[in-house]
Amino acid sequence: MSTKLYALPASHPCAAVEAALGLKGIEFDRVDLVPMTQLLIGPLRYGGMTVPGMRIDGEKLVGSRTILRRLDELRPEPPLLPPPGDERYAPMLEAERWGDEVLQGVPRRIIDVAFLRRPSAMESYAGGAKLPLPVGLMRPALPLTARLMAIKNKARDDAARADLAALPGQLDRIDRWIADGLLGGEQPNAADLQIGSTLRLLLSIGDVRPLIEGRPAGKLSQYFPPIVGEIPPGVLPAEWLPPAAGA
Ligand SMILES: N[C@@H](CCC(=O)N[C@@H](CS)C(=O)NCC(=O)O)C(=O)O
Repeated sequence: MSTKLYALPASHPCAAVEAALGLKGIEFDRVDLVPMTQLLIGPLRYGGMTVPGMRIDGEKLVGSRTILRRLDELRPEPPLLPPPGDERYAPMLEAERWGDEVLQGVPRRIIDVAFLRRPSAMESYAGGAKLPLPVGLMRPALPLTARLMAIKNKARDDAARADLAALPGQLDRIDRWIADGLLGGEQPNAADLQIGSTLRLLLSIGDVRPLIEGRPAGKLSQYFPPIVGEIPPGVLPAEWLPPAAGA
């Protein structure tokens, strides 16, 4: 099976797919795209304009959930979902959907707004990627790239503020799923991968880290290798930040 994962540096849904490939022992090549080039390259290579995209023996796939479903079909062990008759099947699919459609956008908007304030922080996230261009050559384009990403993701100050205000309630929800045994098992399921990859990215934002550390939700990031990249504390205005739990 020839498998190619098309990704962007530090992309959390790409990390979810990469972890699933690792769990299933599927060998693959990761192709890191320069941010924004996915709009041109994606349709040709994997049939979409966002990452993760994938080609498996010529079959084109796009979207983290679509890819995870296909990987379960192609390599059933270990399964990422319980069997359809299992009582955990529907809640797990719902947690995965929420992780994709609701939580996934949260770090995107916060990080885009932080990049507008500190474009140099973008470079740190490229550290682990094999990009086709040296990061030094891309440096002059970082402020414009940050602006384009923010427009694409509708990341404005008011949106990032609203995301930060909603985050403690979202973390409570994840903590409850962990307490119920739906998330956080020894071996990650599809919802763990979707939600855990987002938490790992959120933990890379210095100002957000204290909101997550010490909560059960924080341990979902442990299914992944440590992230490369950081927004240093102090980039986001202090008045935007809700108090940490127990503070
Ligand atoms: N929710 C989808 C969308 C993924 C998505 O939006 N990925 C971002 C990177 S994390 C992306 O491709 N951004 C570039 C763009 O929207 O042009 C998934 O899980 O596959």
